[in-house]
Amino acid sequence: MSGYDNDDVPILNIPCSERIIKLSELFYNAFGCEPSYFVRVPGRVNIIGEHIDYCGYPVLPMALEQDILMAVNVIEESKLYLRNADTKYKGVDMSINAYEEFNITPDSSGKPYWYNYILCGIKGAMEHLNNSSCKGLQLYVDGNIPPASGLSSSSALVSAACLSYLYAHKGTLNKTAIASLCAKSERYIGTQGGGMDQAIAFLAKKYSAQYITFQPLNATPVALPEDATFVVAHSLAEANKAATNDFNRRVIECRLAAKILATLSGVISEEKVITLSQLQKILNNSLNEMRELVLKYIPKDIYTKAEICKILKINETDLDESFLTNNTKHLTEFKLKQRALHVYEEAQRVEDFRKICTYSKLESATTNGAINGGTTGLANNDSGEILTALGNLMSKSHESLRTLYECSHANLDELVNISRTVNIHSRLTGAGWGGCIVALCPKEMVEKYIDTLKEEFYVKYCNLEKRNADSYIFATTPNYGALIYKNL
Ligand code: ADP
Ligand code: NG1
Ligand code: MG
Repeated sequence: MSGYDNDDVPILNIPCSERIIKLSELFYNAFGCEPSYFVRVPGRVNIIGEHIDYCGYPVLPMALEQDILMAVNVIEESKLYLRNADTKYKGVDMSINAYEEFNITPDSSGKPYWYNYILCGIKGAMEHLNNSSCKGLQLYVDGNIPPASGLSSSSALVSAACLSYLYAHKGTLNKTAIASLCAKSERYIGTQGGGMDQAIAFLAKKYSAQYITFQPLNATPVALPEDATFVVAHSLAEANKAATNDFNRRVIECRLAAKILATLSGVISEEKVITLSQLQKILNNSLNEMRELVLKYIPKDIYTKAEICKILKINETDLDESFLTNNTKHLTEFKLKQRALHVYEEAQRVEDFRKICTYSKLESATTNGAINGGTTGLANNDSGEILTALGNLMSKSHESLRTLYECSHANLDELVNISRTVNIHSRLTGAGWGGCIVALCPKEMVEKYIDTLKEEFYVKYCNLEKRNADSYIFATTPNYGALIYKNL
C-alpha cells in the first residue's frame, strides 16, 4: 500500500490475476496501449434495512466479492472511449467538453443505456472538480455483479467511473467524500436513491457488515454471527430501477407522508421536513410513537392528489413542482400509510438486528450468561436462539416489503417460502421487483439449503437444469471496498 491516508481509497500494486491479464489484453486490442491503472468497486448485499436509506435511516449492508473492474488510460483529448468485456454492452465514443451538456437520457423504451451509468459518475466528478475542459479517458469495463438484481451493479459502475475520473485528475480519494459524491452522481440516471450502495462500496471492510448512518455519512463495523453464512439466490427476474417509476414513486410517497405528518402534528419548522427520519428527530419520538402517528394522521389506504393538496394547502402545480419527479408527475393516487409504516418498522428492525449482533458478540466474549435481555429480548446467548431472532427480523422485513411496500415479485416470494420449509429465514435484498433474496443459514446447513433451492426453485419452479442453477446461488462473506490498482 502507498503512503495514502487510511480514509482514502487504497492504491495497490496491480495483481497478476487471470482477470486482469484478460482485461489488459482486451484493452490493448481496443486502444493499442496498456491501461495505466485499474479501479475495482464491489457490489453489495443488504442484510436488513430496505427502502429506508432515502428516508434517512441506517442500513446494514456488506460488500460482495463480485465487482466492476475497470481498466483506464488517461488521454489529452477531451473524449471518452467506453468499451465492455460483455459484448451485449456495445462500445461508444463521445466528447466531454462541458458536463452541463451531458445527455444522460434513456433509449426509446425508457431503459438507460449501460454507459449512462458511466456518464453519471463522470458528470458528478467533473462537477465536483469544477472543470469543463479536461483530459479524456479510455475505459474498458469487466463486471461480474448480476445486473438489475438488487446487488448494486449500477452503483459499482457509477462509482468506478467517478473514481477513475477523480484519480486521473488528482481529485480527492477520501472514501466518505467520494461515497457522497457518487450517491449524488447516480441520481442523474433518474432515480432518487439514498446513498447506501455507494457508501458500502467505499466504506466496506472485510469480515464485517457495516451499520451505515446518513447525515453525516458514517460506517460502523458489525460482526455477524460466526456460526451463520449469508446465502444469495437469484429469482431469475431482473428489474432495472431507472426504467420504470416504481422506485421514485416509493421515494415521493415517503416524502409526502413526512410532509403531511409534519403538517398535521403541528410542526412549526414544517418546511424543513423532507424525510420521515427528520420528522422523528424534530418530534423527539420513538419509532413506535412515529408508527402511532402514522395510524392517527394518515389512516386511509389511498390518498388522491386533490386530498394531499387540501391537507398541505397547496395547488396541484405546487405539488408537481415541489414533490414529484418527472416520471411521477402523472400519478393520481398515493399510498402513504403503508409506506410510512414499513419505513418506521424496518428502521426498528435494523436497530434490533444490530443490537443482537453486537450484544451476542460482547456476551460470548465475556460471560456465558444471559445477553442483555431488556434490550434484545433474548434470554441467553444460545447460538440457535440468536440466529432465530435475527432470522425472524429478516422474515418480517420481507413480509413488510411484500405487503406494505409492494416491491416483491412472485419468484422472490417463492424463494422465501421454499426457504421457510427448511427453517431458513430470508428476504428480498436491494430495491426488489425481481433480483435476489438473502438468507441467513447456519453454517452446517449451507450445502443442504443450496441443494433444496436448486431442486425446489430452479428445477421444479423455473424448469432449469440442475447443473445450470450453480451460477444463480452463492454463499458470501463480507468483503472489502473500492480499490485502485497501479504499478507502484
Ligand atoms: P442493480 O440492482 O444491479 O443496481 P439497477 O437497475 O440499478 O440494478 O442497474 C442495472 C443496470 O446497470 C443494468 O441494466 C446495466 O445498464 C448497468 N450495468 C450493470 N452491470 C453492468 C456491466 N457489467 N456492464 C455494463 N452495464 C452494467
Ligand atoms: P438497487 O436495488 O441496488 O438498485 C436501490 C437504491 C438504494 C436503496 C435500495 C433499497 C440506488 C442507487 N440504490 O438499490 O439506495 O434505496 O434500492 O433499499 O438508488
Ligand atoms: Mg442499482
